[in-house]
Amino acid sequence: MTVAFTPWPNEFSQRYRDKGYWQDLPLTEILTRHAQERSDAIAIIDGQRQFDYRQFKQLADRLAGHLQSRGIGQGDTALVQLGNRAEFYIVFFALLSIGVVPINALYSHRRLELSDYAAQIKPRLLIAEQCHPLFCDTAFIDELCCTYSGLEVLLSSTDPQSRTSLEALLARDPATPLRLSPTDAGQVAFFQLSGGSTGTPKLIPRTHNDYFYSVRRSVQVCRLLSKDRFLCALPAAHNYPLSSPGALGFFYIGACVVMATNPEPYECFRIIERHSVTHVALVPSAVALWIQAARQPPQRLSSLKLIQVGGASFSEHLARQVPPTFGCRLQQVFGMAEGMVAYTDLDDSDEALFASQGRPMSADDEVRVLGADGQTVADGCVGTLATRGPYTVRGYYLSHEHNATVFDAEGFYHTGDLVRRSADGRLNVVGRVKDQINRGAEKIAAEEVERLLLSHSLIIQAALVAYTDPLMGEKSCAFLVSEATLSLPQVRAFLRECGIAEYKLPDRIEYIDQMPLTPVGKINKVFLRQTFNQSSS
Ligand code: OOB
Repeated sequence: MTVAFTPWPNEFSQRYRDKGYWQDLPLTEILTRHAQERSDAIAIIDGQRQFDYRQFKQLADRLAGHLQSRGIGQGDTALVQLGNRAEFYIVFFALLSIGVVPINALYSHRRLELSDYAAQIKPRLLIAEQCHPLFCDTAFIDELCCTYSGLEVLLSSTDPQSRTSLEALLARDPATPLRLSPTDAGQVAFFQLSGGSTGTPKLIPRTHNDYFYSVRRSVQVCRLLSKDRFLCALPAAHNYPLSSPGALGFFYIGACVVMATNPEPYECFRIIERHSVTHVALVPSAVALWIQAARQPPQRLSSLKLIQVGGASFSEHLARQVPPTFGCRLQQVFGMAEGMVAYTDLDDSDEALFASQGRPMSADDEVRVLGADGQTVADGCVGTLATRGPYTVRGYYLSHEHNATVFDAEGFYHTGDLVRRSADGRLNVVGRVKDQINRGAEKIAAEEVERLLLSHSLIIQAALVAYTDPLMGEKSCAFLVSEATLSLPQVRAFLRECGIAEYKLPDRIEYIDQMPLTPVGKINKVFLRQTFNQSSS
């Protein structure tokens, strides 16, 4: 049994194979290719622990073997929530090597997100950390076990004697030898998470072929070397630090990935210095903090060669400060978990580097910039971005209706981003039309939060909109029409109680007597955003 996804039409898959983009190799090849030559090279540094490629593969194989002996394998899905630690990658490769298709939830996700993912994939396996608030007692696990019969649970840091201990399985060889059986390379390897703009988060099925190509191409564009070292300080599960070129790119060339729990500058600076880190992927809000912190000597960051910045709008003013502050190059990255990733080139002129988000990385990334009438606009004019290509998916998981609204008949994914394209193909992201808030690169689907707000007995209408924030880029304001005035802490406590991630809680609330409406009778969010940003500036 395989996991469903919307396939590329034959003429496209044929072309992508002919051009060598799709090589019909499983993603696990990223690790197995180092089994001989680079097996002594350090693959992961995580605090005091380090793993060479041999140990890394051995641990992934051990875990895979144990899971196989519990009857878990091809056709099964897994819900995984692990923080930034070596086990994240060990688990990832272990699952892929036996054909189990995981969703890697972000560590910041809570009950509502995880329940929703589980409802979509009906997992056979749950792997999580006992120190996470959701798993410090058994309530949520019990709930999941009741709903998904036969669910196997592995928890990190439980009593090593317990059957559910991840560490216990990693510590000993399984009784039976492992039979490697990844899913076919043309099939789904794992799910990425969509930032989303709808009430329920959408899952993005990524195949081995498409994802592997995006990793290899990213490695080329970024000209990685096996002696490079990548600091993974953003959430490891996110598409950007995973594959652009991210940890998988560094593993692919046999280089080293150094873990940080988060992008807090002082701790990251210590790690960079201690482990001679050369590359780091950041979001704009983190760069702003890094620039402030770097002004206070002594910081020895001379090993840094490249700081990548992406995930949200990055001001030209801040971009210009990166090379002189850190003595290294800057690369802008504009990407999406659905696929397409654009990079500025390492040799770009200052103008291209500071004022654009680069060019889509593949010659076969097809891009259309569309006006309100659906027609392509001239170069230099603003329009919405639609794209298709060898690593951009053709549909969300089991979302027939929604797919019909964001993927067109020709298979282009309509990103909801407003961009300007220059004659030489560079993209500049200037805004968005999708109903999403980009809070320091963490994406909030307005509708998801609004639905929860409306479940409060006193709230009559709710609209979540972005307002400008100097550090985060955007924060969220909930406009409410309500029978009584609830305080911001009360609203946040209510939403927390609903079980959503902290970053989705509104930063502000505003009460209004009635919602402004558009001519077709929808809440006029453009008006709300404008009036709010004007009145608070
Ligand atoms: C990355 O992926 P997602 O899926 O979390 O978010 C995608 C959305 C884009 O559609 C766009 O709205 C925004 O995030 N975005 C940017 C941006 N990079 C992403 N907006 C402005 N400037 C940028 N440089 O965020 C992602 C995935 C892979 C690589 C990099 C980022």
